[in-house]
Parts: sequence; C-alpha cells; structure tokens
Amino acid sequence: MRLAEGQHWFVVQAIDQEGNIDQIGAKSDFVVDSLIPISQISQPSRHQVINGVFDIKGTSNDSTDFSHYEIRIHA
Ligand SMILES: [Ca+2]
Repeated sequence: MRLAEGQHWFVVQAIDQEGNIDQIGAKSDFVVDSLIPISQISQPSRHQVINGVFDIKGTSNDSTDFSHYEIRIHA
C-alpha cells in the first residue's frame, strides 16, 4: 500500500478467539513525507568571479516540512 503525502490515522481493534471485538480500539496518527526539499541558488551566479564579502541568495522549499538551510563552501 502506498499512501499519499500528508497526515493519516489508523485504529487497531483487538479480536479474541470468540470473535469479541474491542469496540473502542486504539487510535494513532502519522505523517507520510517523501518529498525532498528543492534548492536553487540565484546569487552568485554560476562561474561568477567574486571578491571580498558577498551575498548568497536563493530559495528552497518543501511543501510539508522545511527545516533549515545549510551552506558549505568547498575549495
Ligand atoms: Ca519533506
């Protein structure tokens, strides 16, 4: 079973060997989130030559649970 993105809930009902059913059951919920964030850099542009202090600008989104940005600079 593949569930759609978002919040879901379920109920578990115990049944004994005589067929008696727990009418109340236990309820719980969970969130399906398989969407990864997508990041785009708008500044500096690709291969731009920079000198000194510069701004890094861009966007990143996740429709369900964006957390934070991380920037790593490599030489
Ligand atoms: Ca997500």
